[in-house]
Amino acid sequence: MHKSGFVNIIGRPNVGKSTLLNALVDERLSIITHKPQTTRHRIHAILSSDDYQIIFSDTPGIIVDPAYEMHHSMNSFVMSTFEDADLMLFMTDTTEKYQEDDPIINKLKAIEAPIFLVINKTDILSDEEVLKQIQWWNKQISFKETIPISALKRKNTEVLLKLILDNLQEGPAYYPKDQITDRPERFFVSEIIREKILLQFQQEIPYSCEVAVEAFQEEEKIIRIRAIIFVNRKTQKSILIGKQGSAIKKLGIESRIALEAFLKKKIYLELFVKVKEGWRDEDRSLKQFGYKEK
Ligand SMILES: Nc1nc2c(ncn2[C@@H]2O[C@H](COP(=O)(O)OP(=O)(O)OP(=O)(O)O)[C@@H](O)[C@H]2O)c(=O)[nH]1
Ligand SMILES: [Mg+2]
Repeated sequence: MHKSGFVNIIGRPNVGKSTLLNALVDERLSIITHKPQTTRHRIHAILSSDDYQIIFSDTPGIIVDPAYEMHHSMNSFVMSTFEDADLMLFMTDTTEKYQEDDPIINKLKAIEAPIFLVINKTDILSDEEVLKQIQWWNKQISFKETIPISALKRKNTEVLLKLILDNLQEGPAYYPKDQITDRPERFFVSEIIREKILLQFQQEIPYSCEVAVEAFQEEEKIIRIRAIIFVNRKTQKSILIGKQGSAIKKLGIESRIALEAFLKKKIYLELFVKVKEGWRDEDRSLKQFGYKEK
């Protein structure tokens, strides 16, 4: 029997959703940083064997108080996962507190697909604390399974994968078996550069940036990439560029190293910075950057 299904990972920002996705498929597809709101899109990662295909989706963290139109789009990507889930992984971490009237709890109660409670970061909390959390959550929602894990240390992730497989139904392969994602390489290029921006710059800077890949030309020995970093304000542009271009140079080097590792080829990378005021609230920009349908 061949099994398949859509397994959607949701939860608040920073709980470790992308770390789990990467661990489950053993690829570095989703970008990960210590900062909340790292993931901005829905990303599919496909795990296949001869007798199953699981389509995982990583999603942005649910934003409780959206400040920009972009945040509303990010939340809508999360909500779309309620429509197509064969199995939902609701992820929280050991540091998070929820209120009983949190809207996400009602939303979860209403879905028909089975839900697993995945409690992450058990490596930094005592067993008693984890147990308390499990008890609290199981009073709120009836979960099919509860699995404490550490996505970072890959503790219990194999157990989780086995439980996922046990809960999938018979079904066809939706994608060719050797395909690992539905996103084009260009998407991952912009994500990798955005990850380096999140890591290198402070405060609101990374949240004001969007990366667009203008050119991706693959030659025999090298891939030539030209990317534009859009920022919200002129002052942010000068911070990104830095003194005599020192900041953008460092960003370019870090990005290139990561891109070469991801694409397994030599990369020639050109980065430019452009100001696009208010892009996070502008319909046209949100469409251009894939937050809204064209
Ligand atoms: N200690 C510990 N840290 C973890 C674990 N899993 C993830 N992290 C860290 O938590 C931070 C956030 O991880 P992400 O995977 O980016 O979290 P996310 O839920 O995808 O975050 P958003 O994309 O912002 O919604 C990173 O610094 C990870 O290294 C874990 O099991 N234990
Ligand atoms: Mg993420």
